[in-house]
This record gives sequence, C-alpha cells and structure tokens, in this order.
Amino acid sequence: MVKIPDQNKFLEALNNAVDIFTDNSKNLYNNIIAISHNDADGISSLEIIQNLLHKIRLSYDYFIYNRSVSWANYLSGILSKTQSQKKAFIFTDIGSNLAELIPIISKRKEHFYILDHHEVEDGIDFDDLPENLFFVNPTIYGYDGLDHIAGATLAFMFAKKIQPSIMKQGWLTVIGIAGDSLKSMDKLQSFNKEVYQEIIDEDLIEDNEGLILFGSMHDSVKNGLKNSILPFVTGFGGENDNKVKNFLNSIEINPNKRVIDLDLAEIQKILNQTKLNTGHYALLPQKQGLLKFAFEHALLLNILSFKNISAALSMIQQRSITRYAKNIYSEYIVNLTRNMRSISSEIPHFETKKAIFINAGDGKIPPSNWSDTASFSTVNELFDPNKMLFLGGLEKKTQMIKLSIRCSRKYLENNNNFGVNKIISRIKESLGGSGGGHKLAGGIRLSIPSYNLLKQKIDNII
Ligand SMILES: [Mn+2]
Repeated sequence: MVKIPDQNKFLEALNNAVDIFTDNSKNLYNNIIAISHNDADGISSLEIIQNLLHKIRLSYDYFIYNRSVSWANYLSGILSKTQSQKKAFIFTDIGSNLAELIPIISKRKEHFYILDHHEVEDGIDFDDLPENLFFVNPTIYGYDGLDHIAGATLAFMFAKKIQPSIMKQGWLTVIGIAGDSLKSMDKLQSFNKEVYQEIIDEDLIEDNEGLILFGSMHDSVKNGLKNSILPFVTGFGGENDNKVKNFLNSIEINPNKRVIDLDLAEIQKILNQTKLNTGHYALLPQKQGLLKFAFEHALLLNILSFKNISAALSMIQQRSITRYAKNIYSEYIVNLTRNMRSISSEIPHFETKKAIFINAGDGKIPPSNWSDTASFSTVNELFDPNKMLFLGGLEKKTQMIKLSIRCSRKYLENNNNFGVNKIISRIKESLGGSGGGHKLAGGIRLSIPSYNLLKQKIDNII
C-alpha cells in the first residue's frame, strides 16, 4: 500500500501553527517551555527552537523527556498550579502519544505546539483536538517519519517560517537528519532532501562523496573498516588490526590514510574486494575532529543521551570533542562492532520459518548492549531480513528472559506493516510478560517457561 503524502494539508497545519505562534509571541506569550526527546534528533530540534526563541527575544526553559515515565507523571513536575496563557509549550521530536496527552492538554489554558514525526496511535480524531493544541505531525498526512522528515527538519521548517534568519542554524538540522535516517545523504527523500539541499546551497555544511564507513568517517581507513557500524563490514568489522592491515597492504593502500583522503583509484580497489558502497556524507565546517562529521556527531549525541544528557547538550554547542566524550564514543563503537562480529560468526542461532532467536546471555554480549546490537544487526541485514529477530537472554536480577525484538523495513513491507509492537501484544496475550515498542523495535520480558514456549509457537504467533 503506497500512500501519496498530502502536502497541502500538512503545510496548512504547519502554517496555521506558525501564524498562531507568531501573533501570540508578539502580544501574549512571555515564557516558552520547550520539551524535546533524548536523542540526536531531539537535541538538534531543541537547539533550533532555543535559537528561534532567543532571536525573537522570548524567555524560555527547556526539558528533555526520555519516556521512562508517563506524560502525566512527567508533566506534573512541569505544569504549574496557576494557569496562564502567557506561557506556551513547544514539544519537538516527541509528543505524539495523544491518548495520554489530550486529557492533560484539554484541562489547561496554555497553548501547546507539538512538532513531531513519530507515528500517532490509532483511534485519534484529528478534527476534534483541544483548541489550545496545535498538532503538526507529517505522518498523519502520509509522510514517512524516518525517510521523509526528521524531527529537526520539522522544527527547522517551523522556526524558519517565523524567523528566516534561523537558516544559519541549518547545520543543526543536518545532525538531526543524520541521527534519525541512518542513511547516506544521497538517499534522503522529500523534506529531508529539500532542506538538506537548501542548507548546502547556503554553504552552511559541506556535502562530499566518498567511501561510506559511518561511525568512523573521521578515522583512518584501517580503523574505518574495523569500526564502521553502517555498514558493518563483514570480515573486517570487530576484527584485529593485523587482519585489516594485511588486506590494505595487499591492495597497496596505506592503512593510516584517512577515509576521507582516499583517492578514486584507492576507493575503487576497496570496492572491488568488498561489498562496500560510495555515497554522500555531510561535514560541519565550523567544527573540528569527530564533530565535523554529521553522522558521527549525531551518533555521539545518541550515545551520550543515554549516559549523560548534559554532556550531550553541551557537545552540540562545542567546536571540538572532550576526552570524556571521545572515550565513551570509541568504547561504544568497539563494543558494537565486536558484538556484531560475534553474533554473525560465533553465537549459535535458533531459526524458525519466521523468526531468528539469538541467546546473547551467559556473558556472550553484555545485557546493556543487547538493544543496540539487535538494532544494528537488523539495519545491516546480518540475518534474513524477512524474519523477525529476537535477541537477548537471562537477566540475572529478575531471573526473566529479556528480549530485544527487531524487524527490517523490508519485513514490514512484506507483512502488511504488522510489526514488532503488534507481535509483542500477541505474545503478551498468549504467554504473558511485559513490554512494548513500535513497528521496527521493541522489547519484552518473559518467564523462562514462556520463553521456551515462544520458541516453539512463534510461527503461529507471527
Ligand atoms: Mn526523531
């Protein structure tokens, strides 16, 4: 089912929110509360909104929401007892859980602007939203929230309509796009593509073509092949230095040459021997080292968001990376490539017609790495993309089996969009357990007997 996006309706909703915000920012509002998501896209979106508010001289406070508590719980700490229309809220890259939010918003006097690209749950009547809610979400008009428009793209479009000089902050948008799309820049579509081109045309970023080794574009070609996470380079990813060095020496490439300095002949030699591709990547001219590379910058923000959110918020404003952040980054990359190597070559799988189970427990992969290992092995199609992946193992403290569940975009297309969240609901119905997620990714905790049953019954459940 291919849905053609309704551009007019989407732009109408966006322009309406822009007009109402513009009027009230001059006459009514005196303080804005910005709330955003704890990832690279969310942080970039927040920075764009903060820059806008600064430019139009509106005072603001900001908060980051990591979805670990309900909206009701979270907002109870932020909404004041006394309601005033002088305050307004802007949510970016978050806020599409309307079943939770509408009952809260409809009881308030303040205006709420929600600029989000996550899919909205079923059963919401968009013609009957509270009057103080300005909901802008391109997915309800048929856009794809990952491929067509990032949260930061939407925040940028909103902010630039209000204050055209926000164009200068376009580089922030590129970090958001790079963090959410997980693709080289030549594969961008729709608004992501248009906005990206506009930002290049204004010389705010540099777009180059070359060998794509995302995660390690800033590094030497030796480390690039070892530590690239997108794509994961089978045969070199997570392997030892010598294996990669010998390969590069055999095709007469200096292992210490930087990935971005490889010439066309050298790139061609690598392409001939591997399944790698070339593509476009973005550079941020005002930054240095790793932070110059949009994908790597975004990945760093994604990693830091879970470990240390204030370090993430500070990094996006800095020109160069701190030693602390650099260590966290390389530890993450080294672990992830090592894990991908071991699940694709060493750890046994249990495979049925429709699913793949990988027991990563018993110290094979640290539990804190299960989720990212599952995500990146799916994105890299390390396993049959037509099967759903269940990766996890025994969690010591709960004595339950904890599973990260993933499927590919290809899987969704071939299975009527019946994705991970729906399978999790079915598993809970028939075997119990707790968990949830969205179409592509989710997780569940099950008792050991239920897990054993799941492995037997999975083809009937799916
Ligand atoms: Mn996002």
